[in-house]
Amino acid sequence: MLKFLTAGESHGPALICIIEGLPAGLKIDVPAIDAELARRQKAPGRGERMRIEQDTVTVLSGLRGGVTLGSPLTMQILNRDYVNWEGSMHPHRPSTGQKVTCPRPGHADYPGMVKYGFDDARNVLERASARETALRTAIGAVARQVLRLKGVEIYSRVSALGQLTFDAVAETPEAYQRAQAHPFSENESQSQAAEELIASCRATGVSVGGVVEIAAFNLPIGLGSYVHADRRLDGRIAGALMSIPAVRGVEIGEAFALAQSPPGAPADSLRYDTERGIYYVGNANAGLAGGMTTGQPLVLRCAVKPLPTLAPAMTVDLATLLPATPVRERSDVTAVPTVAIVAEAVLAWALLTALLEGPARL
Ligand code: EPS
Repeated sequence: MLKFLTAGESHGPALICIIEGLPAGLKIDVPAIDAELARRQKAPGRGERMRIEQDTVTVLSGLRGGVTLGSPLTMQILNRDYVNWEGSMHPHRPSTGQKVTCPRPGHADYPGMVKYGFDDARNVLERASARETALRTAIGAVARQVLRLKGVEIYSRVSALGQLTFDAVAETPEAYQRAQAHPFSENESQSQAAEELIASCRATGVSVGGVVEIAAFNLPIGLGSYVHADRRLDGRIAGALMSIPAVRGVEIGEAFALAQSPPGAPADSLRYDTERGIYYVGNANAGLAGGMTTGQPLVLRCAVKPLPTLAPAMTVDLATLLPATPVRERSDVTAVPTVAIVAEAVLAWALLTALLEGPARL
């Protein structure tokens, strides 16, 4: 079975992941993994940290001559910022850093401290940090290379940033490819409005949320299954996307509009002709029905919250029990464009996992 583990603190020496269950004999293009990391790193709205890092993977096992061995594939990304945090984050020397006792509401800080019995929120926030999504991007970049062998392509775009909504995109690879060439929209005035919104958030020290859309094309029919709850691909994909920090909702296609459509609204149809065989007309189900892919474009949306570090809020200093302002950790202005890229990777992994489950009949 395909699985992965990630490890690493945001300001620790390195991030590491192990992928288990990749078949032997797959050609892996390591620079293409680095290209996905660069996309993640350079997305609009990033903070100071991304100027320090130059995320690239070093493959430590599982690959020989660029070809998978069937053994665990290990990848490492060094944290260049570690040199600035060594006193506080050294794995075995006593920490010289100050304890973080003013947890940020809306982050893992407080529930994490209570759960693990810590008096220092740094023990929580270092691992809860969205820095971990660098690894998920690398893992997804591997998955995506395998999916490409089957013709599957995955794209994403930002469909809303705060109160700005960007023009819809047709459900074709070409339309998404064009959309992806622009950070927000092909429409210049919409794109400019988005850039200005980010600049003004940066200037005033606040954060903005938004919606990202992910689309996958050329999927075979029947990935996932209806036979058990945990094999339903819609649940697996939604769960995977929900595990990206700052994602608070996942929509399959236009699920909320579908739910509120008038009684008797038309749904997808199946048709037949000699040239195309059996085919669908419409894609109200957005490529997923009965927990399986239908072979149509798979379209998903994620609601991304504004980053709570930058939100005006109050907390309690857990050392004194007095009212306090939350610790001001460095932060991105918005995670929305970054989440789009991470979500592509996370979707690639969920699809590859389903693909490698193999045929349902011999
Ligand atoms: C991130 C690295 C982090 C943050 C960001 C994502 O680095 P630092 O904490 O040193 O600035 O920039 O994480 C968050 C905003 C968060 O809330 O977790 C990265 O590599 O993506």
